Amino acid sequence: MSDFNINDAKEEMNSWYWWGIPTFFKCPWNEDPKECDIALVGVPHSSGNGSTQRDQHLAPRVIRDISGGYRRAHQKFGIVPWDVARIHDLGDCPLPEAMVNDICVEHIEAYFKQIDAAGARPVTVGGDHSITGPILKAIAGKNGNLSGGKKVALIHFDAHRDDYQHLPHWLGSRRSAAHWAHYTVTEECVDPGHSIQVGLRGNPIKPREDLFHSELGYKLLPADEFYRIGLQQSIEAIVDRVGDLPIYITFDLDSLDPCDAPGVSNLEPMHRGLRAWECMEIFHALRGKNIIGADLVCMIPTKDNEAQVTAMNTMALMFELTSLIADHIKH
Ligand SMILES: [Mn+2]
Repeated sequence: MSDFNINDAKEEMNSWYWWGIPTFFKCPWNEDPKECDIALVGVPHSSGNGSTQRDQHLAPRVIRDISGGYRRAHQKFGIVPWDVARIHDLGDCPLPEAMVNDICVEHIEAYFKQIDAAGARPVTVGGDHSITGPILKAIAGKNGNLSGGKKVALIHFDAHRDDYQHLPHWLGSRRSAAHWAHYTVTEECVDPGHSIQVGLRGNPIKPREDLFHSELGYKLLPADEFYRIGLQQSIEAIVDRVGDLPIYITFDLDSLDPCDAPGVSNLEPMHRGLRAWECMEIFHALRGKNIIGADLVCMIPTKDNEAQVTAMNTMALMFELTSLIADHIKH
């Protein structure tokens, strides 16, 4: 018999992305939120945005696959996130009535309520943008454990504002990907006075009066303005805005320029979008802040290119957000 040590061999093989079971970043799969500090979660949901393509429910599986090759140390923070915090793949939020958005939204809230009660900070891959409403309902505002009963400062990366208060429904859905940024304010989960929507672009349905403030009270940093004032001033505007409130970051992949993210639901042509590296710089500027959770939404694997650039950037941004929270937990 050879002296082949199977356990040592498994440890060695775990750095190869194609070996083993694909969980997010090869983290342990453990569905109990009480046993982790950071919960990596999939919400495979796509009935909250019927406006264009719907394959957004396929993203968690692709990100699990591609992230296997990116279980890395964070050079800039000088940490190995997997060593400084308990980070688990919790699996996917169950959505047995997947085609009925407004019931899914209730199920997502109940699922994230368990994570909130356990004190685990969720980093989620959607799914369309309707998932952010129920996540915020579960973890922010007066019933939020992670937020300490406070409203959160929302940093919302998106080409679109998602605050259609004037639309009673969106193809039958009342809590859709187009509504969530509105009802999370009126239902007191988000403090719009400390929140900012970044990367807005493209032509609206009707011309807007004020490009820098929304009726709800969000500060707006459209992509054109982002590039006019430059990255450093944009970072300052974001950091100033959020102050010392608990922060939630939601990242619609369509905020990125199509060259960084062709595989998204609502691609905005022509108008320049944010670059992935610029978003990483913004994340780094938030180091030390109390970020209670984050999500990445609206990625469509079936529209991605052959190099899987959208999946790669989604995964790399997920790594940055996870590292940011792990670094905060460490200190
Ligand atoms: Mn959106």
